Amino acid sequence: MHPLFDLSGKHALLTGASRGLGFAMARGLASAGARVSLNGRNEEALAKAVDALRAEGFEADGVVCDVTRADDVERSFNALDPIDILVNNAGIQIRAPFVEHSAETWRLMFETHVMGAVLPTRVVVPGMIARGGGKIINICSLMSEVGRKTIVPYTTMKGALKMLTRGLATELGRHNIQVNAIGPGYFATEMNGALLNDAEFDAFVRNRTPAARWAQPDELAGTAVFLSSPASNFVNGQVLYVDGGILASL
Ligand code: NAP
Ligand code: GCO
Repeated sequence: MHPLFDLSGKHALLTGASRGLGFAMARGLASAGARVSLNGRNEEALAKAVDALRAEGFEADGVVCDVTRADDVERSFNALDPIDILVNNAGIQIRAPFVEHSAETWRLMFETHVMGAVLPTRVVVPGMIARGGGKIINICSLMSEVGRKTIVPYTTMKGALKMLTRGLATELGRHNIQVNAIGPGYFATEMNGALLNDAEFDAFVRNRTPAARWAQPDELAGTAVFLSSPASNFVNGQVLYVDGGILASL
């Protein structure tokens, strides 16, 4: 392992890691030597994810917790060993015309995407400061930059997550804590199941993305390792888009 990308001796907490991008990033960080704690709400799904990583010889455990609940987050994450790397990944998607989204949907999307990143960060930052540094990675989206019809709440929250990243980077940089974000393009996960099965949307993604395809979750692992490693110690406040070129093109 090149020392610039070596995560040996590091403990990473990834929220929303029982499947999809979170699980893929957890596997990537574990492959680089990190001990990984995976979070999710569903105990059975989380246990299967942890078992899968352990079966590959990785050091992994699970912490069941709903990141929208402050008491649950504080109790669950404070009980963990010190966290060197936090990946705020948990997220949901709700698609409907703006006029049909309820106030409850807006609250749930805020609680999940914004407070779901703020609450874990509030728990881990004091320890990172005390230990001389750490890494925080927020999982943004193409929708941190552009809109798409039917997902205005999601777009709003992913925009907020980009500015949370910049705000935290500004305040925590002096403590040797680097706060960055990853903006994935269209990845084939459960969140996008309905889109993958929609021939018209599938064609849209393939035509609109210069790479002319959907991405697979494990294609996000390298960027997560980079932002978790010494290789990115002077990278702060950035959103790295892993999108096959879609944001670069009309
Ligand atoms: P996914 O397959 O639906 O997985 C979402 C994960 O988050 C699951 O493990 C889920 O487990 C967990 N989760 C949801 N709500 C939670 C909560 N309140 N507390 C704790 N865990 C929670 O989604 P994904 O595609 O991997 O997306 C992961 C992140 O990447 C999201 O933030 C999403 O917005 C973002 N993203 C995805 C794409 C893409 O193309 N897929 C692109 C850009 C950004 P439980 O339901 O068991 O809790
Ligand atoms: C959608 C998708 C997107 C992707 C991702 C793109 O409905 O268009 O869910 O939002 O999940 O966020 O970056």
